[in-house]
Amino acid sequence: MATSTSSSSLPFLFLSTLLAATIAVILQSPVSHANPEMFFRACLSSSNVGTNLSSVPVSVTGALYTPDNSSFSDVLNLHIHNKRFNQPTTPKPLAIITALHESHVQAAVICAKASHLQLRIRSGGHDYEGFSFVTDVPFVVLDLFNLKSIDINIQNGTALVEAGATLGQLYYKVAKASPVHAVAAGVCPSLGTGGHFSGGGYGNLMRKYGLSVDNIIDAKIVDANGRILDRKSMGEDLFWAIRGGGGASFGVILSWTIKLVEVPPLVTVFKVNRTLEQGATDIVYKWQHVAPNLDKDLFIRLQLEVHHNTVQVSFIGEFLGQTDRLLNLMKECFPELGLQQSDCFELPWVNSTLFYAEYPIGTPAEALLFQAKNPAQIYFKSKSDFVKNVISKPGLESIWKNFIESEVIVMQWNPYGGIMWEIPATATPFPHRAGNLFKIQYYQTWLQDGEDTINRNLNVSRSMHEFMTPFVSKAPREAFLNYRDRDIGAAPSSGPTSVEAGRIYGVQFFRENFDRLVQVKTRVDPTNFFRYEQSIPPQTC
Ligand SMILES: Cc1cc2nc3c(=O)[nH]c(=O)nc-3n(C[C@H](O)[C@H](O)[C@H](O)COP(=O)(O)OP(=O)(O)OC[C@H]3O[C@@H](n4cnc5c(N)ncnc54)[C@H](O)[C@@H]3O)c2cc1C
Ligand SMILES: *[C@@H]1O[C@H](CO)[C@@H](O)[C@H](O)[C@H]1NC(C)=O
Ligand SMILES: *[C@@H]1O[C@H](CO)[C@@H](O)[C@H](O)[C@H]1NC(C)=O
Ligand SMILES: *[C@@H]1O[C@H](CO)[C@@H](O)[C@H](O)[C@H]1NC(C)=O
Ligand SMILES: *[C@@H]1O[C@H](CO)[C@@H](O)[C@H](O)[C@H]1NC(C)=O
Ligand SMILES: *[C@@H]1O[C@H](CO)[C@@H](O)[C@H](O)[C@H]1NC(C)=O
Ligand SMILES: CC(=O)N[C@H]1CO[C@H](CO)[C@@H](O)[C@@H]1O
Repeated sequence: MATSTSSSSLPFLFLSTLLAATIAVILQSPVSHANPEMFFRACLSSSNVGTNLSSVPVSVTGALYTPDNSSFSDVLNLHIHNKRFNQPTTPKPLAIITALHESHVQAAVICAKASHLQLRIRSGGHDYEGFSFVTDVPFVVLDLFNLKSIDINIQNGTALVEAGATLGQLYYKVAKASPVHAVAAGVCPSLGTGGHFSGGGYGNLMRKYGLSVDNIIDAKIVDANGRILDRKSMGEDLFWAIRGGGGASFGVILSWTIKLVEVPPLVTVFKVNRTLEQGATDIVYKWQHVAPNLDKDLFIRLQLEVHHNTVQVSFIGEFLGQTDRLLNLMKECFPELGLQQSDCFELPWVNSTLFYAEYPIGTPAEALLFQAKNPAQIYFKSKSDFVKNVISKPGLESIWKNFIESEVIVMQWNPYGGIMWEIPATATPFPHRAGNLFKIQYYQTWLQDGEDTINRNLNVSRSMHEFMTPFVSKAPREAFLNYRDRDIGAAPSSGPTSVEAGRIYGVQFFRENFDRLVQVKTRVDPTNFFRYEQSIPPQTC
């Protein structure tokens, strides 16, 4: 699909004149205001965008699903991973466009705008609040899963990846091309690069190479006027904004050009667990001092779970080197963990991505390409926090007590330090750099249906978060954009009504970068076409 790159401005000129004329005609028809969905459909089909471009494989109407298409629900459910957003009461889109070509994205933007319909943009569909496919105003979904080409250029050490490609597809292709190249990004293979990268994606290479956004060197987007722009034509401020500010406030990401990072032919992974009875409190206390200050080649995540009325802490490590050097490092810096040679597995980097995704050692890399079974049967809720000061042992003990009482919460503590402390907080919209020891993700999953069960789980999530207040960042209490959370001052579905409304969540996600994001937004999308419950608002006066 990445073929039209060089000629993208040409079809656009054509497309836009054509559409402008078409829309002018349709706007005068009585249908337009009475029935936005019919108007949207008419706009798409009468413009005939597809058939007028030689490089377009199929007209946009061939990628259009409305509720009367028998596969409408299947297409919608294909990328719903959280049953909380697949309830009988969940609002459904008026239409889904499964773009097969970049011009379909342009058409979707232009026609949604002309019909006054909200456009929700979906790549992998993992949004923690379903913002990519649910809202309670009339809307259409632009689904990018078909735009998934990946071009690896090992000589240049770069990859061109379309927004609908998943992390698993990207990791697999990179590994096929080279055993010593990798991608600095997240842990779950089914995440879409469209949402994950634009939200600041992090993973276990973060201490050495930073976030996904620290390794993006170009991007192609469709803006609010339906134009295709690259880094050069969009300008550095918009290019800055989409690397961590969330794509869906600014445009539709079509593709990214990323810098691949270097890894040794074998990396070492381990996962060991300790309960409170096995001294976990002391080890976790020490981990807080050690993990953010370790050699950049070593990342040790904690996963904390409640098991049999105690806390079980798993120490999950990724080391860019082999076992001997790792054991020496651990003996010197973190002997309390008691890591043994037998805990360590040396694997090619691509296998380590499967290990982190909890596949057993020996799983073939093809597992990265598996499509999750849909519709999802599992419910999910998550929140985040940043910790800037070491939590004392009595503090940890009080957290354990609350945690055990919650029964259902799991926590991941991800260490910072390394290059994360060296990159300035203003280099990208992602502001959580120097000064942070680690990030906490709280999450819980459940299977039981029912509104009451949902509310009970949301309550547990909120009270754990409330309990943690004294131990985490304050003024603002920081939160990670990729862990979107409605509880952080979400606006109505029609989007934030003012800069001040947006500031409530804006400073938690972006700190002082919020104001610059507002400036960019005001320049590129002053009418606030691209919006959702936690989008960046434009300045209105
Ligand atoms: C199991 C699991 C593991 C995770 N692990 C990690 C991790 O290791 N590291 C990490 O950083 N995060 C992680 N996340 C969070 C994940 O990064 C976010 O949920 C991310 O937003 C998902 O992107 P998506 O494309 O799959 O989702 P989507 O729901 O498609 O999109 C998410 C958001 O981005 C917008 N968007 C999507 N595509 C585009 C586009 N092409 N142009 C403009 N806007 C777009 C959507 O409108 C929405 O607001 C994890 C999530 C899950 C469920
Ligand atoms: C949806 O249904 C219409 C009417 O039956 C059909 O013309 C169209 O091709 C269908 N769309 C897709 C994407 O299959
Ligand atoms: C590779 O890098 C060279 C030199 O910087 C550049 O001219 C060329 O366009 C690059 N190729 C690709 C496919 O990006
Ligand atoms: C914890 O570690 C022990 C020893 O390695 C292992 O046998 C056990 O299965 C682990 N427990 C869990 C829940 O992973
Ligand atoms: C690593 O992945 C390769 C490629 O799929 C597979 O053949 C091999 O068995 C894996 N090795 C381990 C140790 O997981
Ligand atoms: C959730 O908490 C609210 C406010 O504290 C309370 O009113 C409500 O009853 C709780 N709901 C459930 C299902 O526990
Ligand atoms: C301007 C233009 O060339 N329009 C053409 C678009 O495609 C349709 C269907 O093939 C033609 O009928 C139009 O003339």
